[in-house]
Formats: sequence, C-alpha cells, structure tokens
Amino acid sequence: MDDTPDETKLTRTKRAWAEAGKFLTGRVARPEAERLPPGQHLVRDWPVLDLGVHPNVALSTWRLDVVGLVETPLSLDWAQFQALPQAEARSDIHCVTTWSRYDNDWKGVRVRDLLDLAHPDEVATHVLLQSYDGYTTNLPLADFASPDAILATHWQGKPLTREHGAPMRAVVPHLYFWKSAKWLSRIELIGADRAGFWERNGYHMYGDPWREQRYSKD
Ligand SMILES: Nc1nc2c(c(=O)[nH]1)N[C@H]1C(S)=C(S)[C@@H](COP(=O)(O)O)O[C@H]1N2
Ligand SMILES: [Mo]
Repeated sequence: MDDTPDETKLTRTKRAWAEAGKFLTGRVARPEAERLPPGQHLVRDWPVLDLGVHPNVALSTWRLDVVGLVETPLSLDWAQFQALPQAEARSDIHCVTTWSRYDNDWKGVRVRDLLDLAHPDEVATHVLLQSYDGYTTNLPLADFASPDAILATHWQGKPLTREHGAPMRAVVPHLYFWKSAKWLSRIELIGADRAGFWERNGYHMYGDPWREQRYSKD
C-alpha cells in the first residue's frame, strides 16, 4: 500500500495499545460527555442510603450462602471467602435518587468467580439477593455475572464502613445502585424474575440508568 504513512513512534505505540486493548474498561464505549446518565447529578462525597438498619455483622458468624438453581450450593465463612481470588474494579455509582459518583475503586471477589464455584443450572435466569438487614433485590443472572460486578470488601483501599455494607456488599455498577445489596448474606438463583424490596414498592425490575428505568411504570 503506497499511501501508508511512515511508521513513527506514535503509530507504533498506538497500534501496540490497540493490540493490548489498553484503556478498555469492559464497559460499553460512550463519549465522555455522556458519562452521566440522564437525570443524574454528580457528587464528590458518598451518601448513605438504606432502610435505616445498619446490621453489625461479626466476621466470626458471617456467612455467604449461594443456593437455589445451582449444582454446588455454597455456604462460605469469612476465611473461605477471603481465600477466593481477589480482584479490583473501578466503576461509577448511579443512585436512583439522582446522585452519581465517579471512579469508585472496589476490591473483593468477582461475582463470576464465585458463581463459577456454584455451577449454576442452565435453567437459572435471575438472582434474588438477600442481606443481613432483611433487604432483598432481584436482577438477571447475566447482569449479576457481568465482568465488572464485584462482591466488595474494600472501597478506595480501605475496608467498607458499616453504613456502606461491611463486611461485604455487592456492586453491580451498570444498574441503579439499589441493586447493589449491602451486608449481602444470600444469593438465590431462580428460574423466573421475582421482585425484591424496592421492586415490590414501585421500582423497576431491571433498573438501567441509561434508559432511566427508575419506576415500575417506566
Ligand atoms: N442491605 C441493603 N442494601 C442496600 C440498601 C438497603 O437498604 N439494604 N439500599 C440500597 C440503596 S436504595 C442504595 S442507593 C444503595 C446505597 O448504598 P450506600 O449507602 O453505600 O451509598 O444501597 C442499596 N443496597
Ligand atoms: Mo437508592
């Protein structure tokens, strides 16, 4: 090809980045101006939102159960959970009450790494998450198993505080934050969608911030 520009340091570098997938986050690419979903505003601090009960979960009695449509049900204690591969993930938070917070650095266990251990049945389509405060929320299994969904124990390098869900919370960043159960205790794989707490109280069964799926009538 005689119209190919001369190879320069820049073209070599950029081609190497492309081959390595550098800067790819795994999220759907969007122009920077569209990083904030419709109807949201940006905050710098991290608000606390919940039903008002902040359970004090002792690590000595903490368990995480994975039950329902799985070949290998799990009931992990804290040491067993900590022994799973540790991962880091950076993501934006979008709360249905219209605040968003960029660049949250999470550390914990990737949801898919945990689910792999439980061997989900082929007929499992959704999950119902249950927490130590009695909270529940539902989402499709495929969304829960997305590559950037994490069972977080740390935020910005520090253990989660109690009000933010210590010792472990789910983080599913591509859905509104009410799907990200704090103080997570139980993951039930189910064969049909079943409404959790907010989903029974007027909120959307799926909750995509980019489609503004806030309420069940949307
Ligand atoms: N267990 C539990 N998880 C929960 C909630 C709750 O009340 N209980 N509230 C949800 C809602 S509505 C939001 S917006 C986020 C808030 O998380 P944060 O307090 O860490 O900002 O947690 C979600 N997870
Ligand atoms: Mo919320």
